[in-house]
Amino acid sequence: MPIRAVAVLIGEVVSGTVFFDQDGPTSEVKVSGEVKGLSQGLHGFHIHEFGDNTNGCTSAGPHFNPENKEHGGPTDADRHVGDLGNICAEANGVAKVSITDKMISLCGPLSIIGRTIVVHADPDDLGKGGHELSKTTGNAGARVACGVIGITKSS
Ligand SMILES: [Cu+2]
Ligand SMILES: [Zn+2]
Repeated sequence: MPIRAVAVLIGEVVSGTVFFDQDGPTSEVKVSGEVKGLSQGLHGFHIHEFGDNTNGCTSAGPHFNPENKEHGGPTDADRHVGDLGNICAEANGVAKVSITDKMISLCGPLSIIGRTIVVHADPDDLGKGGHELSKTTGNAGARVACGVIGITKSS
């Protein structure tokens, strides 16, 4: 039974819509959509722990990390579940999102439903930047837009 979820990202300048599709409980998750209003280049893209936007994107808390790992890149074994790496905006400020991830899920203990997707001002260094924040946040800077992930109609 396929599961589908959606997040509407809202920020002061940045906005977007991101879809999540999973064919079954153990299948990889396809992440697709578009974010606009970004500066050209790479922007950190993560699932944060809480689906709480009461104080803006700050209330979403840290990266979703149920397995207590260090921050990393999406293809690393040692990564937060929420570490989806970067999205890349073109000169027009638009980033097309096209990610397939084996770790996040839309059901079970690694479910991202009810959590928050966040886009950052700066690139995520994937844990390799040597900055004091590299192993926790990838030093990706401010949270420029975010949205809570909710279940939507399966297509
Ligand atoms: Cu983040
Ligand atoms: Zn992380």
